[in-house]
Amino acid sequence: MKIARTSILLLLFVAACRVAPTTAPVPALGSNFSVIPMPASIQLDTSRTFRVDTSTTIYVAESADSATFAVAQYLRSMLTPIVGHEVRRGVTTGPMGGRRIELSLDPSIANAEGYKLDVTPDDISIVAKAPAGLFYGVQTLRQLMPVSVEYQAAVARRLTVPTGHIVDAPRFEWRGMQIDVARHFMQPRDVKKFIDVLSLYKINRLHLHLADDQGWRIEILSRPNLAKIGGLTQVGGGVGGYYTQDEYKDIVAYAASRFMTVVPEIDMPAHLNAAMVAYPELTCDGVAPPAYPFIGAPKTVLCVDSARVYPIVEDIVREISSMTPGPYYHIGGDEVPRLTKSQYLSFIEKMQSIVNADGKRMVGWADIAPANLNTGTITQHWSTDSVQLHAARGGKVIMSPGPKAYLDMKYDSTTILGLKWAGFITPQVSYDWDPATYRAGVPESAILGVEAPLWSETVVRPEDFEFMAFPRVISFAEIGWTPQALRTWSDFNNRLQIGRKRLTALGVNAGY
Ligand code: TNX
Repeated sequence: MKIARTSILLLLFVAACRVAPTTAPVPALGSNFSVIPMPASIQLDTSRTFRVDTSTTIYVAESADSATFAVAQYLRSMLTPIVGHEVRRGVTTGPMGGRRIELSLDPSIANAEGYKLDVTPDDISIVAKAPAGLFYGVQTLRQLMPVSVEYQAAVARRLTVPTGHIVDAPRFEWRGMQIDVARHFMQPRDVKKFIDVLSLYKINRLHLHLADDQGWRIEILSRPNLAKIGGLTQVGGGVGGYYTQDEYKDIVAYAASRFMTVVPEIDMPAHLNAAMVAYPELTCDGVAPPAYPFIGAPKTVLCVDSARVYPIVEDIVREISSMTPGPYYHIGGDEVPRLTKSQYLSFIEKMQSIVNADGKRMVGWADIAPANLNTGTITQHWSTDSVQLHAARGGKVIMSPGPKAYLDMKYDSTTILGLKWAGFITPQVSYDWDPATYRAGVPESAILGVEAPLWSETVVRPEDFEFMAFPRVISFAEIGWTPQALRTWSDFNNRLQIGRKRLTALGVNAGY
C-alpha cells in the first residue's frame, strides 16, 4: 500500500514536471535555442524552418580543399544518424532534390574567420573566406538547432532550423582560455573535452600553462628529468603527470581540427621550482631546492646570469617550438622575486631573441612590458602590470584582467573551490566590461583579444575545472567575438539560460 502510494505520488510529480510552464526569461531568439556568441548581424524567421531529415545531404564544391571537406564531415557526424548520406562533392546550383546544406569558400569575404549563413526551407548555405569561418558557421547552425542535436542516440529527434540570414565576423582575433595543467595535471582526454566545448563558442586559442613551481608537464627529450622528476609533483602532494611529446602533439592536432591554436607556456625565470628540482644547475648554488607541492610560490628563481642555464633553456624552447605549429611561445615572466630590475629585463630580452630565433612570436605576462620588446611580441595584461608601455610602442595586448578574467576566483562567498585575491567573479562580473575602455593607455587598436585563465591550485578533477570555467569562459567567448554595441548582460543571460541545457547535454559541470 505504501509502495503504491509512493509510486502514484512519483507519477504525479513526473506529470507535473512535464506540464510545468518554464519560468526562464523569454530569450531573444526563441525558446528552444540561443546563439552564443551573438552574431554581428542576425535576422531570423522562426515561423518558417528548414528540417534536417534523411534526405538531407551535405555538399562541398568539387574542388573543395581537405580542410573544407573536414568541416563538412564534422557537420555530418553531428547530424548522424539522421543524415546518413556521405558528404557529396559537386556543383550545387539549381534544384538538387532533397534538402541540402552547402559549405563553400568565397575569397571576397573580408574576415578570415567570418562567414555568412543563409537558411531557407529548402537549403542552408554557409559561405566563408576560409575553412575556419565555415567551422564557425557550423557552430552557429548547431546552436540554431534544438539541444537534441547534442544527443546522437535520442530517438525521434526533430532537428529544425529557423530560416534567416546571418553575416558574422569576430571583434578580436584572439579569443582564448588558459588552462593551468601545472598546479594540477589534466589528462589529454579531458583537455580534448574542453577543446570540443570551447569550440562551440568559437574560442580559438588554448593557452596551456605547462610548468610551474609545483610541476613540469611536458616531455623534453634532451632533458628527460624535467618530466620524469619535475612531473612527479603537484599541489597537495599527489603525483602530477606529464604529456609525452606524442600526447602533446595529439592535443595540438586535435585543437587544430577545431581551429584552435595551442599556445604553450613555460613560465620563467620564476615559477620554475619543479625544473630546478630536476636540474639543480638551473639554480645559482647548484643545489636542488625542495619540491614545492603547495599553493603560493617558493621564491626560487632561475640563475639568469649563469651561462650554464641557457643551453637548457634553449633546448626547452626549441623542442616545444618544433612540436607547436602555431606561431606563439609564451615565456611567462610574472611575479619574479630576488632579481634586480636590470637582471630581469635583460633576461626577458634574451628570451625574446631565443624565442624569435626558433621562429615564434613571444607572448609574456605584461610584467615584461618595461623590457625592450619588439612590436611583434604580445603582452598579456593580468594585474598591476605596466601593459600600457607595450601598447604605447605599438605592440599588441591580450586582456586577462584578474578581477574579470580569472576563472579560479570564487563566484561568491559560498563557492568552495577557488581563490579570492582578485575578488568574487559572478558570470555578470565576467561579462559586463569592455576591454577597450578597461585600462588607460590600452585602446581597442592595441588589443589582440581576450583570454580567461584557469589557474588550478584549488581545482583537481576535470569536473572541478569545468565548475570554475563554465559559464564564465562563455562570457569571454562573447566579449571576444560580438561587437560591443550588441552586448548587454540581460540579453546574454537570457541566452545563457538556454545555453545551459546544451552544456548539460555535453556533460559539462557548470558551477553557477
Ligand atoms: C597569479 S597570473 C599568478 C598565478 C597564480 C594565480 C592564482 C599570474 C601571471 N600569476 O601563478 O596561479 O595568480 O590566481
